[in-house]
Amino acid sequence: MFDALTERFSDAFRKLRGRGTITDANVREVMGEVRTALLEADVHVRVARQFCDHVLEKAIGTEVIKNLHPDQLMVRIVFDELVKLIGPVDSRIPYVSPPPTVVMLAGLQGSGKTTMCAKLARYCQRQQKSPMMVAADLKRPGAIDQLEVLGGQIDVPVYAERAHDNPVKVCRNSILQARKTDRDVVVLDTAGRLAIDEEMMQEVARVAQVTQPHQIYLVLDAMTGQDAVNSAKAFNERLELDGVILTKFDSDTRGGAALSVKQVTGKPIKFIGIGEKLDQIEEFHPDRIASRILGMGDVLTLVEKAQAQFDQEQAAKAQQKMAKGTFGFDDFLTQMEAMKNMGPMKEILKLMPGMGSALKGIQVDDSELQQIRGIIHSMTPGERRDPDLIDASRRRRIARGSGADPQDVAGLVKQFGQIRGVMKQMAGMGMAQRLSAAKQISEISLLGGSMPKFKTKAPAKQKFRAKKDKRRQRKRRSR
Ligand SMILES: Nc1nc2c(ncn2[C@@H]2O[C@H](COP(=O)(O)OP(=O)(O)OP(=O)(O)O)[C@@H](O)[C@H]2O)c(=O)[nH]1
Ligand SMILES: [Mg+2]
Repeated sequence: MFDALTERFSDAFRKLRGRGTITDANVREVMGEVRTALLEADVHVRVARQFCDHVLEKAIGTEVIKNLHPDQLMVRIVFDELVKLIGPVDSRIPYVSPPPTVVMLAGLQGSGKTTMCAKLARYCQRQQKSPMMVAADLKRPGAIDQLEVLGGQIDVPVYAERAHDNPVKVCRNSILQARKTDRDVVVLDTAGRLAIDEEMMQEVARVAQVTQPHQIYLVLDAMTGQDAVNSAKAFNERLELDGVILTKFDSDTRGGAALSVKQVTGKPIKFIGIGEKLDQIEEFHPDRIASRILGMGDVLTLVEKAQAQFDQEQAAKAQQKMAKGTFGFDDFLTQMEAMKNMGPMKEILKLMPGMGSALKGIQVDDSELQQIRGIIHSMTPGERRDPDLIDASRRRRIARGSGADPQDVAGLVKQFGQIRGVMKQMAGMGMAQRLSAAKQISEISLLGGSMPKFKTKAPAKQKFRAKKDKRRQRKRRSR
C-alpha cells in the first residue's frame, strides 16, 4: 500500500546523505519533500503540515550522535513521529465479564463490514472465545444469506430474524440469545449506505443506544482515501467509536486514510483487513506500519545501536562525576531520563558503573521510574545535591509534593545512599587512579559486568582522619 510513499521518502532522505550535519536549511529542504510525498499519498493537508512541523522541531534541536549520518538520524525522527501519528493503540478487544462482549460494526456500503464481522469472529475464536454473529443488516436483500454463508465457513452461529424489519429489536434479542446459548462475544453486522444519510445515522445510533455495545468499530475502505476520513469524522460525531478498522489494506491505494484517520478523528486503527479470506485480518501495530512505510528496518536498527552507544558515553561521563564524589540526584535523574528508552531499569542500572553492584538485590522496575522522577522533582536543589539533608519532615514534604508514600521517599534516599557509598570508596583514590578506574569501569560495564573491587591506599588513613575531625568537632561543641 505504501510503495510510492516509501520511494518518495527514501529519495528525500538521500539528499541528506553526504552532508556533514543536520542544519536548519537542509532539514527544511528534506521536509518540504516529505510533505509533498505525504500529500501525494492523499494524507489530509492539515495532518501533513502538522507532521512536518513536529519533525522539524525535533530535528533542529537534535544533538548529532557520533557515527550517524544526518539522513539516518532523520529516518529515526520521522519513524518516531509516524508512530505517534498513527498510534498509540491497544489493538486487543477488551472482553468483559460477565459475557457477552458486544462488538458493533458500522460503516458505509461495501466498506467490508460483513466480511470483517466474520474475520473478527474468527479472530475471537482463535482466542478461545465462542462468538456469535448477528445479521442486523435488514436493508440489503441477501445480506442475511451472505453472513450465514460466512458463518458456515468458520463454524460460528448467526443470529437472524428473517420476519423482522427492525434491526434494533433483532440486536436486542440476539444478546438475550447469546446469554442463553453461552456465546461470549456478539458481533453486530449493521447495514451500510452509499453515503452518509440521516436515516442511516439514526438507525445505527439507535442500535448503539439500545444494545450499548462494549466496542463500536467503524469499518473503512482504505481505497476510498480522503472520503473514508471524512465519513469517519461524520460517524465519530454520532457514535462513541472505540476504534477504526481499515479494510482492503492489501489494495494498491496510496495510504492517505491509514495515516490521517487517527489525527482527524482521534480514534486509532485497531485492525486491518488484508484480503478477502477470513483469516486475512491483522492487529494494527503502529511501529510495524511505520517501519514498513520507511522501508528502512536496517537503518532503524543502526540508529538504535548508535543511540545505545551514545547513552553509554553519557553514562561514562556520569561515572567520572561519581568518581569525584559529586554525583547527586540530579545526575541520577539525567542518567535515567537519557536512558529511559533503553529498556528495563535493571539494564540501565547495569550501564551505570558501580550501580549494578551497589544495587544488587534491589528491584527497580520501569513503572517505578515515573514515581522516582516525581520524588526527585519534589526535592529542593540542595536536597538533590546532598540527600543527607533529607530528614523526616523533609521526607514528608517531598512525599506530599510527589504524591508518593514517605516510605517510598525513604527507600529511594536509602538506595541512593548505597550508590554514594560506592562513590565514596572511589573518592579515596588519587586523580590518575580515579580516571583509570573510570575507564576500566566503563569498559567493564559496557559488557554488562559489575564493578571490580579496587584496592585503595587511602581509606584507612581517611577513616582515621574523619574520626579525628569528628572528635575535634565534639570537643569544640562541648566547650
Ligand atoms: N481485497 C480485499 N477485499 C475485501 C476486504 N474486505 C472486504 N473485501 C471485499 O469487499 C467487498 C465488500 O465487502 P462486504 O463485507 O460485503 O462489505 P459490507 O460493508 O458488508 O457491504 P454492505 O453490506 O453492502 O454495506 C467484498 O467483495 C469483499 O470480498 C479486504 O480486506 N481486502
Ligand atoms: Mg454487509
